Amino acid sequence: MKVVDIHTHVYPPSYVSLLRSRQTVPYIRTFPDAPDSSRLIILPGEDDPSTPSTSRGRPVGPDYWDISKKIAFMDQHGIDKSVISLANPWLDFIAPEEAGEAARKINDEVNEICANSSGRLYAFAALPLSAKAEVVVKEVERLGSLKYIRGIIMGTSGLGQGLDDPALDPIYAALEKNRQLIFLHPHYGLPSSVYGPRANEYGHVLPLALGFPLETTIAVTRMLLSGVWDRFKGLDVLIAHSGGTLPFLAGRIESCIAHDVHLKKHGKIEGRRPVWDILKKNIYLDAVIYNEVGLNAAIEASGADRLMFGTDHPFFPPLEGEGSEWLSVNTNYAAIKAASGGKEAMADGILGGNAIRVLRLD
Ligand code: 5CU
Repeated sequence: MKVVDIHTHVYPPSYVSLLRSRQTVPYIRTFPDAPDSSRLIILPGEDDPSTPSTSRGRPVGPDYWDISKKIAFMDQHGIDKSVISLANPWLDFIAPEEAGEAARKINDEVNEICANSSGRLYAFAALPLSAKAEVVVKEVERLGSLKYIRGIIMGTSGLGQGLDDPALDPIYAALEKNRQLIFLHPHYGLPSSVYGPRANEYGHVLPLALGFPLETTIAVTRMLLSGVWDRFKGLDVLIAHSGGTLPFLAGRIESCIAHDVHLKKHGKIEGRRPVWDILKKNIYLDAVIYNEVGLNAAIEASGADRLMFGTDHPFFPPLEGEGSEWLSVNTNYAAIKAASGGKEAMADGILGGNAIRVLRLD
């Protein structure tokens, strides 16, 4: 039995240099009242002047870019292989004319990191989504030449208009044709107004626990409603955080579609693929939901053979500091054990077997 972590991020050294050179989100910098601690500011609104500088973003250190730290973390937690991915906000903020070259560089750099890992690492590539669709398609087609790439990671904004944008069709077609799975990951959350006037008192809990999964759920539902999987029946998407809230809300989404007068009038109900069919044929889910209740919903919705273990490293480190075991990781291990209910083959599949099969790991 092998353990494979498919949700584990890095900011490669060149990306860290880029973040250190910036003054607007996303960036890395120190603040005058805490000059010894660099902070990573990536989420929209995270550097609001009303937030004390020491609670802006998160402290950032070598766990985010040093691959020996990733391997040490894997060894500490019994992880055999990891499929690393650039963390959010990927290349979304790069100037359009620079994005193609930036993607080539970062994907080559990540592939090289994997090549030097003695078989421990594979990767999801990043796409130059601020550039024109043809630039993105070109990079998708080039990825086949990078030995360790097993798909791409992207956020919910697509080319700027979301994932139901018809301008994405050539990119979806290229991903489908080249068998490159999409790892769909949130970044933008919800408008900060929904968190209310006391949001600053609650740290990152509301945007991370709720904003991220709801952002993902809305993005995937827009893909469903616009017929992406009716047009691209072989397009595979691995959804972060066990599908946001999709497994729990799929029934409600189906029911709202079935009762919608506007959709009926425009002939959009007949002949469409139901959410349940897509969940079982096109969607994979990570097991990063920290409890068996959410995991059971994911298993019911997509099947245990479509779930894959993840850690979200280097995010959610132990508050006790360096050296301690990661509570976030052990909570996910415990949830998989509980949801598998003693079925060893099911647990082995979620922990690694499914990733080895689906992502064609050696
Ligand atoms: O803690 C966070 O902000 C994050 C993040 O930005 N991205 C992620 O994958 N996990 C946690």
